Amino acid sequence: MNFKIVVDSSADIRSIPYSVPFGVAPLKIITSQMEYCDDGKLDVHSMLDDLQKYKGRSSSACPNIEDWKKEFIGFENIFCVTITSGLSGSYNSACVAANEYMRDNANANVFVIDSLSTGPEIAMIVEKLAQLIEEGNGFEEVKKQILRYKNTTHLIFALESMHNLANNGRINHVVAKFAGALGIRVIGKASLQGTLEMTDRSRGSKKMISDIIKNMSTNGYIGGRVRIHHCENPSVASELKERILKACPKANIDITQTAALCSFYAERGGLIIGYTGKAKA
Ligand code: X90
Repeated sequence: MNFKIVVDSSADIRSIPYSVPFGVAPLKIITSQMEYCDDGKLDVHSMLDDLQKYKGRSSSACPNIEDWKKEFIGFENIFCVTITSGLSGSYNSACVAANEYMRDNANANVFVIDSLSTGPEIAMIVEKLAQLIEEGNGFEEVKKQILRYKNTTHLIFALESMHNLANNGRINHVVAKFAGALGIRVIGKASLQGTLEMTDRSRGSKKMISDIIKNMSTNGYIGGRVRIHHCENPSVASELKERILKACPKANIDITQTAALCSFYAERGGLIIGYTGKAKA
């Protein structure tokens, strides 16, 4: 059976270390002067520089139906994972594309998963999908097992600025103000509805790292997979990795840079962490 895994660019990954074909539908960042397509060729560092200088409105756009369909063509068994439907139209657009593709290709199966999350949690779902497919499981079995796995993955974030989230109506301005103050980071998690839920505020990176680890253990982390995605903050990302390894020496931890979409919303300094813990439901 010919399988493919397709995500949108909020997953922050362009390739996977598995034999399963993998594709990415790009989101876009839009200003009155530029359109930045999150296609892996974009220089994210200069986009962030441009945005820092730019004083006008900026927003984002999810992949359209054709962007998704382009990634489906030629494949029969497709698993598609999108950024949370609580904050983006990406899931809806992927569902329409999936239905049209199945209508036009009688043998095709497309299963669209609403991650209710972003970045590293999507990347973890993708890794698991790739493993299940490589093990030789059939479409229905992969579907059953990935939903079970997804029930145990979690997302936590620590942000220094929430300006772009607030300006685009993804959180309210009162909450965003807390993250604006010097040295203060807002810590929160993906809620069960796939929206941002604030949990703590911390001053300084030491306190932030302790708060993240405390939150992870409250949610049942006992030393499995952790994926840390950061927006131009490699030093704090590796400090966090070391701290987790000290507590759980067998933890499987990877660090990746955020691509354009997550960089735009997490902003410079932001960290987004995916991990496995207790069952959500
Ligand atoms: O469709 C679109 O234009 C995309 C909109 C995306 C909006 C929010 C992205 C947030 C990315 C921020 C920290 C993690 C929050 C996760 C909550 C589920 C990064």
